[in-house]
Amino acid sequence: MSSIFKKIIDREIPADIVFEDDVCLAFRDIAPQAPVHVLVIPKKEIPSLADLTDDDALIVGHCMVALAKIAAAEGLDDGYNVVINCGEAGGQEVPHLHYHLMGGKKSSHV
Ligand code: IU
Repeated sequence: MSSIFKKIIDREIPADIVFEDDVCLAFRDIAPQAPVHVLVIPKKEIPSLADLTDDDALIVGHCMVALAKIAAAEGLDDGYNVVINCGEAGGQEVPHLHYHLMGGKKSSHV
């Protein structure tokens, strides 16, 4: 079943999109936990990290490269955090794989 992030990909609901290409989409989190808080998602509907298969390796790598480019574009030259919540115990609320890019203040999330 599709999640709300699929609706953002399909432009059925609005989002503050900062990057898009054929493989991924990035938009600002509606409840930011840092001065810069962007979610990077694959356009392919992969529910969670636990659902990845070997076929998804290029997609995941592509998202990571996009994430680094977005971080640079956002001016996060001093560093940032990348977080993936996986599953219920991991605090994942939206069942569409997403990377949290957070920066703009010194922090550690691990
Ligand atoms: P999580 O890793 O699944 O817990 O994170 C989901 C994030 O998606 C969370 O930070 C929300 O604020 C964010 N979000 C959003 O940016 N836009 C939405 O429409 C919804 C959630 I629903």
